[in-house]
Amino acid sequence: MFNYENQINPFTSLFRGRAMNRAPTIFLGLMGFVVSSRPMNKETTQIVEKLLASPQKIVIVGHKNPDGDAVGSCLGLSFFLKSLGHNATVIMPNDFPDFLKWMPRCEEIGIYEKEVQKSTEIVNASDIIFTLDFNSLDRVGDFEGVLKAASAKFVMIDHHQQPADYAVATYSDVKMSSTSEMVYHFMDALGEADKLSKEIAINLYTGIMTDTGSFRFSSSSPTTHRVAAKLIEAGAESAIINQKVYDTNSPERMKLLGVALNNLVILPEMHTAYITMTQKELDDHNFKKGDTEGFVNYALSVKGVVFAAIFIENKQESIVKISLRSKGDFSVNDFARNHYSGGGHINAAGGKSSQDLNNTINEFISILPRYKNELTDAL
Ligand SMILES: [Mn+2]
Repeated sequence: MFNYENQINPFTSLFRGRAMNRAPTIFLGLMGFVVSSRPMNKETTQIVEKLLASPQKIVIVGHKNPDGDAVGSCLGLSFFLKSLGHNATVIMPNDFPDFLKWMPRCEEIGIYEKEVQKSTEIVNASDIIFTLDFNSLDRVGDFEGVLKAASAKFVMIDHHQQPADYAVATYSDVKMSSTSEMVYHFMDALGEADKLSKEIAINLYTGIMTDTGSFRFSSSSPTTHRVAAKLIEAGAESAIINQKVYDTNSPERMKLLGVALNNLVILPEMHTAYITMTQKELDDHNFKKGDTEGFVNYALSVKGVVFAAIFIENKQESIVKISLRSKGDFSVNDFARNHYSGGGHINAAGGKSSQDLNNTINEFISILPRYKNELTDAL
């Protein structure tokens, strides 16, 4: 489909379409842009400014099974807050994948699951808890009780749908590419964009890059690219970051991808493709957490497919884990909420089924005809 929006002059495009709806972008003469004028609104900015007016003890928390955006945004924000004179500690509910273990100073991240008592003490002693890249406290697993019992004030920075209402300052924007992009806007709104260090830049760039599929998804706005440019100028080397994140496949993972592609089923009538993975297939390939990350995108890359799913058997938890992807207007967030007690974004969501793999698939196939019109009209 011809995309008019991509063809127009970038200077005009600032004043139309999504960029205009999201936040007015100011053009400052011929020599330079500001990235945007305050995508974080004035009210939220003022609350945050008050909270940060004197040195605070701050904990920054990402979601369970942290991804590149969770790790990048949390680390980036922590270095920023430290540069303002605060005490900031990142605590993740559980460990993050090996392909992110090179990120600047990621060894400083506390892992709740590994250090329950220490993490609890740090949370209990904190003044402010920033929650990043998730929309509801139940996204942190067993860490939830500790956070709920804390007396600290909460600040949310997140781009998922339907943010819960637990924070004194909620910076939520579902149109944002990533929470890492929002951390840049957060710094900018506080008038502190000049605190952008190389370490912050690398972390935020990694978060934006991983959450946008290397700037391929429609969530990558002109503003996203402007922020990325700032991060590159501050020392984030795109080619090196891409290599570190993506060129890390183990031979077992590549073989497992072969199995996944072999299991691919295409339902042309429904514009749908899905992949199944049994526990045995995972075990036979020495499965490590994160190995199936991105497999679902191969299903989505089939010509004519607008809806893709991967169903991964997890015998230990007696569930089937489900990742959903879509193109265009078909909302996998709605689909995951309606059928798999999950959710996410319009084009990327996840959930689970407590039925066995076969029944899960049979049910999936039986549900699809209800969505036939939406699937046909998605693009
Ligand atoms: Mn994210």
